[in-house]
Amino acid sequence: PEKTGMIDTWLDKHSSIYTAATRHAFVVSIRDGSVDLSSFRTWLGQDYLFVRGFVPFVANVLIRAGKESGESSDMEVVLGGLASLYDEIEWFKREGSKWNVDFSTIVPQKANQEYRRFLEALMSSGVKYAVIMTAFWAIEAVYQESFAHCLEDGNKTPAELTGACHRWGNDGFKQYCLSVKNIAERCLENASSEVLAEAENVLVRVLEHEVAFWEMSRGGN
Ligand code: HMH
Repeated sequence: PEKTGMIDTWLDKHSSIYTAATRHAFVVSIRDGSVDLSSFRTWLGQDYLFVRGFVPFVANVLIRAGKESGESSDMEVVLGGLASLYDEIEWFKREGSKWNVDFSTIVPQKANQEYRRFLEALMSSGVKYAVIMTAFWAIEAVYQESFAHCLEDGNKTPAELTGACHRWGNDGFKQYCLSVKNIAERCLENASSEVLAEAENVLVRVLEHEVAFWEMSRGGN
């Protein structure tokens, strides 16, 4: 049987917050078709701002993948993720016009600001590669798990929202998340107990930030 990695062990241990992040009421409402469009518009505008802050974070991961990883293939994985953020930003702009969300007037809400501040702290040089990789995986995996759920059998996802769901719920994104997870697991295998404790803590904090981020959508606009 396959050896269970640290990440799955931690997800088991923290399963209630993991479920809260990947099966949030907002996501479930997309899947069952009851979604409030003002919530969707709020999420869209806030996530556009989030992604603009996520780009420098991924760029920082990319720099570390070139310097600190010890495995040359890490760079391609991260570079692929960074490149797809270009398309993602273009997609957000098209959705913004479609839903009449003017990004130039959107102000980041508190949960968004706090999440972005957390990402900035992870970019400081004292944070180990294994720790930032674990965070990077969790950030991507929450969206993959959430939006894939909206496409699973029996969904009533409104047709005009399936584009968003496919963006993160598609199989290529799932494979990419698995590649990032494998990198994180490889680093965690060789990590000290201090680094393991920090990575576990960062994983849980990402999940908390993701829950708070979904919660913003409740406020509508
Ligand atoms: C809040 N988390 C948030 N937004 C995103 N676009 C992603 C993760 C990407 O995975």
